[in-house]
Amino acid sequence: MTSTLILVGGFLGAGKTTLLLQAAKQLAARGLRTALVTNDQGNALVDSALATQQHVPVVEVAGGCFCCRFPDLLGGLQQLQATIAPEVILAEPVGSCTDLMATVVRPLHALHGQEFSLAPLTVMLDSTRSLAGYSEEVGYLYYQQLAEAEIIALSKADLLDPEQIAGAALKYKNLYAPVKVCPLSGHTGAGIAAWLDLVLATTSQASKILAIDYQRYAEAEAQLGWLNTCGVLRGQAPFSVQNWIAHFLRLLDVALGQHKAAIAHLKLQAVSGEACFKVSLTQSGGALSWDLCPSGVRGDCVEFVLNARVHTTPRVLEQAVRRTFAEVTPEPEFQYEFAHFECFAPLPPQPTYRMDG
Ligand SMILES: Nc1nc2c(ncn2[C@@H]2O[C@H](COP(=O)(O)OP(=O)(O)OP(=O)(O)O)[C@@H](O)[C@H]2O)c(=O)[nH]1
Ligand SMILES: [Mg+2]
Repeated sequence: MTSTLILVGGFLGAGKTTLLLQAAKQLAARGLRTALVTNDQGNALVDSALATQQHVPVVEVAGGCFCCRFPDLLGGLQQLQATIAPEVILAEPVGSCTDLMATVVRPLHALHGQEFSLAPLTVMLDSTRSLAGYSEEVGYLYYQQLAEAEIIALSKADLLDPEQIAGAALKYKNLYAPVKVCPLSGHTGAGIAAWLDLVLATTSQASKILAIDYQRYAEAEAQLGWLNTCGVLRGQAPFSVQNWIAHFLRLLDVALGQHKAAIAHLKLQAVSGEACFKVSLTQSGGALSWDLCPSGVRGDCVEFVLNARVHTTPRVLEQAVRRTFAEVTPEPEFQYEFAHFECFAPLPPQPTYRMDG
């Protein structure tokens, strides 16, 4: 069988998972079997947990980006075809990954074109994000991601007024021509059907190959601290789960701010009994963005998954997270244990294939 593969890249926190989970729902409503591939440099992913919670079939490519783990990506795609035979597969590369056209789109098309029809490469852009606090290298990576887009999905359109949307669309159309710009909102759903119509009706030209400096790209990734953890938190008495999450993230934001460590994306999923919470913070000092927040939940046991991507060293990030846990959940009222804890800076990208000819 041939599945349509829709690859959606873009910087950390731009709104990829939110869009893809909404898209999965809309595709199901169109009668199309759909699955998702998530991707990360590490393990224990909020995105995969969220997809499972929303009943979207998901496979995970962990421990490296799609380009460096191409055999794992292919294995995941083929596993989906063998098990649920999806007409459409949505795939989200790591938010610090670029050069997808040469390392993922072209190799899949050249070597597995019978199995996968490649939709135009979509890159998400959150134009509400400020790059203040990021180094030149991370800025370089950010703009390289946009430069290879065949479609720029201008995300979080609900936070912009119509003039801002029109201005941004014109700006990016000119800067990254030829490119289509699709303003959309993963929150209101506006623009998603039009974007889906476009990616389902056309295929990638696979022609926008970056002249990218891999050393700068590697430096940019190495400047990002990456932390994935999951575990269980218990209280002696029931407590407000929402308050605990909000308090934890606010204190972590402050702790990171003291080190001038710019937040790219903090995301936390917490489950207490039947209740599931998911919240993100995509900018230092920004507002918490609640994706799942049932009201009035009190519990004495919470299972959590925390993913943090921050412009700082792994040491600073790990200390900030451990200290914040200790401060927000002091013994003896609380006890917590980590079932998994990893903190690192991504290694230099070494793609399995790079087809730039
Ligand atoms: N207001 C608004 N918020 C959005 C929109 N899309 C995403 N968000 C919020 O932005 C936060 C980050 O979104 P994600 O979808 O997790 O971003 P991502 O690109 O998958 O992030 P990474 O996986 O870390 O690269 C979440 O809290 C979302 O609810 C949108 O269209 N409007
Ligand atoms: Mg995501």
